[in-house]
Amino acid sequence: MSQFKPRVFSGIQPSGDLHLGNYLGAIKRFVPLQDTHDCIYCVVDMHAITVWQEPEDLRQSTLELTAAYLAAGLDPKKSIIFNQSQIKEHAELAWVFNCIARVGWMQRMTQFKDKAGKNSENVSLGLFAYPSLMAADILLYKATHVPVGDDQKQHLELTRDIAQKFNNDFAKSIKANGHDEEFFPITEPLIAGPATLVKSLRDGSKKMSKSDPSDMSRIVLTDDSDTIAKKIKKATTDPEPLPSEAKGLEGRLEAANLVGIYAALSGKGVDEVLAEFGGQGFGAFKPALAELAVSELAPMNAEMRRYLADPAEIENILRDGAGRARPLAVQTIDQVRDIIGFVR
Ligand code: AQP
Repeated sequence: MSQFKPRVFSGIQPSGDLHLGNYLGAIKRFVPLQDTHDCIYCVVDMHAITVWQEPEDLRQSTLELTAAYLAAGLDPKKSIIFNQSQIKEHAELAWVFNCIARVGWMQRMTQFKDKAGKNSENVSLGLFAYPSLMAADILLYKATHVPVGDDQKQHLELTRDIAQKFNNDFAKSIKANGHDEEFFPITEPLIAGPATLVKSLRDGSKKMSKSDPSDMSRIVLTDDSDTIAKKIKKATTDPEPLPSEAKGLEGRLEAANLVGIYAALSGKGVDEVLAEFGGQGFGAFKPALAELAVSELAPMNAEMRRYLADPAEIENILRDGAGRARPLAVQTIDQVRDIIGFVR
């Protein structure tokens, strides 16, 4: 039996338009966890500035992401919802973790390699150290579970490594300060369901992403119904009809992606979807998918607009959430200071 209370933490960067991958891989899965766990959902604005953000855009994206959380069903009475930069302890713990993590660990992160590309000498130091801040976000609240998309799996493994190394390096001091030897929990990722990694609508080998230069590669949560239908209609596919079992999707990246999206939106399994559409071509499947996507996203879109009409209320929710997160963060950081040997 773990000494830690089951607690969920997750965050999304306010770094551009939210897409269907963010929704199916993360936000939609945050909602039911509110009934079973103590949940903290963060707008990770300090992560967003690891690449350049226009200040006005960052402010607006923060409001939009919060509106999306609320419109999807996150309830500020049940969950703590706030933006990261309001709690300075995230930065403080990240610094400690920068001194725990090894450069070689960061160099192995595939997301850094993808984002930096050939330009790795010129990207910000923050982008390189991003996983250390992510570990701090999670461990500041001693979160035991983190719902994320599959692209974040490697970062979560690193969070576990950092927690483990801190627990080992400071074992004597942790004990001397009266804590259990597992001071930081070894966090479990929650990566499940048929859409753990939604792919680009133009190229089934790439993930759907905010930073893809092609607008047609992603469905954005604020797209209107016609745009959603158009993007699905134009999605790259192969000429074969759909198979009647999941095994038949092997090697058919684009087809597997669209079927996975359908399954995640409808709450059905992939086999169930194929039992219904097996043998049919994309001419029949795409309109059904478009109709389903519109029926789920249109009400959310309307709800987001309703929230965004009152930005002051969104700011109140973030401020209130920060007020509830702060005592938890301060408690952990004070313990960490004592364990490290900082005088306070
Ligand atoms: N394509 C995806 N499929 C499933 N889940 C995804 N997520 C992101 N893309 C997909 C999940 O969304 C959450 C928030 O991600 P983030 O804001 O930290 O951004 P990211 O992972 O760097 O991906 P983005 O949104 O596409 O941004 P860029 O273009 O900057 O890389 C995470 O839980 C992530 O797993």
